[in-house]
Amino acid sequence: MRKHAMALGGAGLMLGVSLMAVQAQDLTAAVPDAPAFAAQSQPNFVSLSDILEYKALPEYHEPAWVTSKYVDAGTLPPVAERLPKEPLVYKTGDMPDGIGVYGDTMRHVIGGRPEGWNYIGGQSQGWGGIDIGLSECLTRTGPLFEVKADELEPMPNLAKSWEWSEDGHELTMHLIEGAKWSDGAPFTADDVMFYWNDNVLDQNVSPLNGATPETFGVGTTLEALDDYTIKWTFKEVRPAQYLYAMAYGTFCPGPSHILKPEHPKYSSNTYEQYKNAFPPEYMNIPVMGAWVPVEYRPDDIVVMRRNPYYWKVDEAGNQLPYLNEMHYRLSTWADRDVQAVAGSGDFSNLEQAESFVESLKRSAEDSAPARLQFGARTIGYSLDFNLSANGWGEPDERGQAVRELNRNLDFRKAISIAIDRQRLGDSLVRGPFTAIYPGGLFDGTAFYDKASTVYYPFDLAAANNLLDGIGLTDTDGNGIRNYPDGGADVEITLLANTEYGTDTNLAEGVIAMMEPLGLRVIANFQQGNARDDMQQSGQFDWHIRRQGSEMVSVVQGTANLAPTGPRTSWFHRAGTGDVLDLLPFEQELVDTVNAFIATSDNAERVDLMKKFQHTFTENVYSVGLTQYPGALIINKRFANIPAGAPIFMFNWAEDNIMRERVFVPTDKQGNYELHPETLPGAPGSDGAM
Ligand code: BQZ
Repeated sequence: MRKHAMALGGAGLMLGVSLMAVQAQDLTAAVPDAPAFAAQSQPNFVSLSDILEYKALPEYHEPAWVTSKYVDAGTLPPVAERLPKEPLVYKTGDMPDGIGVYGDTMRHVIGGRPEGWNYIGGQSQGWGGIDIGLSECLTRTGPLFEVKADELEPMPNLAKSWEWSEDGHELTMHLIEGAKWSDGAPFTADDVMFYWNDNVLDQNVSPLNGATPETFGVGTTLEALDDYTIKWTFKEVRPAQYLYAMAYGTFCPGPSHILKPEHPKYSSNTYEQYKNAFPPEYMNIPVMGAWVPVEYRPDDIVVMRRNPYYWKVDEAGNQLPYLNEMHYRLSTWADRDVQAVAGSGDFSNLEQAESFVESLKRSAEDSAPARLQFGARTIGYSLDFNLSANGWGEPDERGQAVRELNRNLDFRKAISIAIDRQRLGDSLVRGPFTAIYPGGLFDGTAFYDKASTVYYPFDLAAANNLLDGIGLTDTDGNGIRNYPDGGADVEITLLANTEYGTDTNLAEGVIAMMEPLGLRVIANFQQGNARDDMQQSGQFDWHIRRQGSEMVSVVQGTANLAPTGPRTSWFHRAGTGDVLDLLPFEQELVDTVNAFIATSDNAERVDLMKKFQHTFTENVYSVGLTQYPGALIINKRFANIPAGAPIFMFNWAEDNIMRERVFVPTDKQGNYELHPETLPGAPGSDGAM
């Protein structure tokens, strides 16, 4: 007899009076209002056409030393030849401090560690703005925080324009013509098709940030019509929603002229060898981004130098970026906040509530080197249940029993109402920052509807009754509930990321709050990359997770809102035979999300998201914990930082602030460049040229 037997059949019989009473009792309450938070800065809302255009300009410019040391020396073609036919031109009107000047460095501090440069092959570059700076994508969404809500649509980027066919099933996209990778090789549809055919469609490859074929719609196809034209064909009619998925992190092509020769389809490499073909020590990997890695010192620093072929300019024809160098000091996320407020670092997303008070105190002084810019409450955490009972993550018998518990609504409700969210939030930071987060879409987002949000407030007694009701009682008297019929103790592992104090503090809070419930929850704390791998391969019972952009914007990462495909959900992916064992309400969520993707009628989209929010929160799809605002910490010497830029919405601030047009006025420039007046070298060569 299986000691972890939880077949609901048996338990069903155990439906005691207490359960009926609890089930009859309405456990819900109105969602408490979030504390007022006045410090939030507001964007200057504009139209997309106010930000950029693609246009050939009469003349182009570059830093004087590039001309004198490289062009005049004949080791680099003139700037006009390095730029595309019609570069992307940033409009001065949208640049808070106007046309900039060349020079200086932005000194990032990050908590991740680069695994290598093969982003589309699934390697992390250490996060913290490295991959966001290296990888350019078909469309762009980070800066959309400043676009008028009724004009919201993804920005053009590598795809400079597109049009739909009459019947709405085909989308023809025009790529920027004549743009080059940072080593001078042409960027063409070949790079797009290599990403699609040999990385997204190839099940042996898991691109970083999780692109799967279903991210772009079940049955969608993509083909190249010529070097600069690609055509999508969708089953749905005009699913404009997928244009958001063509932005960061799911459609950012890599340099096929470098990667393809290493792919198993075109070499004798294994898939592991392909993924690891470009280790962190490999310098000058070709990129479409504004800076190229030229130096890497393990556990110390990654240094990047300006990309001489970068395909964006300002209205005066100055080739961007303005900043010559980027540093990424390899440290911790908490140290990023400390160094930014101290002035030894230049940038931070203040995202860990525990650091708020100290950062606010330090930056309040007139002499403070950095300023804080708080945004909306777009940082939120949930407790996720692994809902796969058909093999995702190959659970052992103990794990399988937990999956079956997770799939029981009364069990999920019990966990939710045993969590005192107010106390959890206060344990991170006191004051008007944290708000109770019931789960689902975030309060304060365009599609959020309070009336559609089902909230189960803290009620330990009712929680215990619910668990009694499903037959989990402490039969061996050791204080831990047992599975029915004298089964084993209920033991649950809780996955959390050690790179953030907030993640482990919340996890410890949850573990402590499960004790009075008689559940033994065991911490499984893992470093970032290991945590990401465990989450993606389903090796967890429960998981503390910082919410993705889908809960903030809905339109970014929409496919992650529900298991719309075998590998799109954060906590329910396909098991054996690539089959998803969806619960009935999950099917409702999938249908609602697919209907949202398939319509561009805004009123209908609003209604669909009300339905989504109600089904999600009523069924405790995941347990919301806390929600709070983040703050951008930026050194005061930097100019062109957009007002109201949130640290996280459609993307992180490293994208939102458009770093390529950030500059430091000459009189404020620091002397931080480690490799002044140098440019990246040939791919794989040591250091700068
Ligand atoms: C921001 C971000 C830029 C990933 C990462 C990291 C990974 C996750 C998440 C954030 C870091 C910073 O977040 O915390 O402030 O700089 O990099 O990419 O948490 O472990 O997998 O989703 O974005």
